[in-house]
Order: sequence, then structure tokens, then C-alpha cells
Amino acid sequence: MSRTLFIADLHLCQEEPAITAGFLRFLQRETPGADALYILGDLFEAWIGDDDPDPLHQQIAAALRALPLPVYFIHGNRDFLLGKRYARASGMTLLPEEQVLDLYGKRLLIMHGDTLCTDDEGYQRFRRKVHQRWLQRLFLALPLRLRQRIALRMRDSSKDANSQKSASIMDVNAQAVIDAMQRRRVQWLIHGHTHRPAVHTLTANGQPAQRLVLGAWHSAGSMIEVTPAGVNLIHFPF
Ligand code: LP5
Ligand code: MN
Repeated sequence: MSRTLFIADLHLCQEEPAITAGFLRFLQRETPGADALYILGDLFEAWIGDDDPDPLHQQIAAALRALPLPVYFIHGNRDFLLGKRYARASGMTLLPEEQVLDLYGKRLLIMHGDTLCTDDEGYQRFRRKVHQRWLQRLFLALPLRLRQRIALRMRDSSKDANSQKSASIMDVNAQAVIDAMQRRRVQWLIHGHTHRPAVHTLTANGQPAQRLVLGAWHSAGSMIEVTPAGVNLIHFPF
């Protein structure tokens, strides 16, 4: 049967080998026979440049490249610097931050989800800054060790900032969701980022609509499967 798979927020890193093992097993088990795999950001815990010699990156690139189906990638807020070189090495196609898909007769909007968190003004300011092309070029030109130190500092500041923020500020803004779905004329939205896996029903374009949120891969896997029969959020052990 036709099926297309979506995942996000794996936050792969050396320190969490169980998640990497779970991901590699997921690829082996789920991708044969599927039409495509979409990775909606934060595949990696932090990305400081395609030239990072981290062996985990090579291992993941080799696993992705060997897959029998097309793999698409939308950047997350941790791996927005993942570039063309790594895309080529892993065989992934980089997509823009929002993409509309036509799947088995349904129009679906996919994105990482951070842009929907418009109540989090501190984050949106930070995002606008680090998405400036010139600043990214400057950062990528720094020595690797310095980039590692800066990323670590950013992670620490982010953890500090998050501990001061309410849970609702760090969730999506309801109007931002409706606006995005109306702008793209879709009744289906799939995203990650908030780590709050759920299927939400709402009204957009004057009609019933659904927003599916992928879970983070902390202690179990999370994926969405779209088939001609429907859209399912599925959790599974590593
Ligand atoms: O990531 P998470 O889950 O902790 O929180 C996110 C938002 N935070 C971020 C920041 C990332 O964690 C940092 C990733 C760094 C890796 C790449 C480095 C590349 C650098 C490139 C430079 C061009 O995304 C967090 C949200 C939360 O999601 C929920 O939506 O709230 O937002 C913040 O925490 C933003 C803060 O409000 C302010 C940002 C503090 C960073 C300050 C930078 C200081 C840098 C010092 C450098 C010398
Ligand atoms: Mn994220």
C-alpha cells in the first residue's frame, strides 16, 4: 500500500546512542515500500557546519544515502545550518521552511513548527538574527572549535530562557496556525518542534481541518504515516 512517512525532532547526538540505534532500525523497518520520507527538522541536536567531522554525521549520511526512497529535509531550529554539502552526502533534498504536498488526493502543509510559536517573541527575535545569510556565512567561516563553543553557549542561554517561559508561550499560536493554513489553502498541517505529539482538530478556510504534531524521540520513536486511507500519528519503541 502507498505510504509516506514524516518524522522530526530526533535530536541525534553522540551522547544518545539509543536514539541513533532506534533511528537506524526505523529506517530499516519502515522505509522499504514507502513512497518518501520527510524529516521535518531537528534531526540533529545541533549543527554547526557541514565540515564538522563528527563520525555520527557520516554514519547517518551513509544510512540515509542507502535508502530505497527519496528523503526530504526541512531545517529545524537546531540544524538550520545543515547545507548542500551534507544534503548531497546523505542524498537528502533540502526543502524550503514551508512546503505544500499533494498526497493521495490531500493537500498537506509541512514545516518544522518554530515559526508558528509567535507568542515567543524572544525566540522569534533570535530566529530572525540567526537566519540572516551574512551572519551565517560569518559563523561558518569561524574555526570549528569556536563554533562549538558558541553553539554550547547558545544552548545554555536557550535552556535558561526556556526555564523562565510558560508552557503556553512555547506552544504554537492558534491564529498563526489558522493563518498559515489559510495562506496555503490546506486542511492538513504536519509539524514538530513543540514536542507535544497530538492530533488537533480546528476550523480553517471555513472547514474542518487537522493539525498533527510529531513527537520528539526521547525514549520512543514518533512518526506520521500518510496513506490513501488517512493520516496517522504513531509511536513505537526504539
Ligand atoms: O532549542 P530549544 O529546545 O532549547 O529551544 C528552542 C529555542 N531555542 C533555540 C536556540 C537553540 O537551542 C540553539 C541551537 C544552536 C545550534 C546551532 C548554532 C548555530 C549558530 C548560528 C549563528 C549564525 O532555538 C527557544 C524556544 C524553544 O525552542 C521553544 O520554542 O523558546 O528559544 C530561545 O531560547 C531563544 C531565547 O529566548 C533567546 C536566545 C538565547 C540565545 C542567545 C545567544 C547567545 C550567544 C552567545 C554567543 C557568543
Ligand atoms: Mn525544534
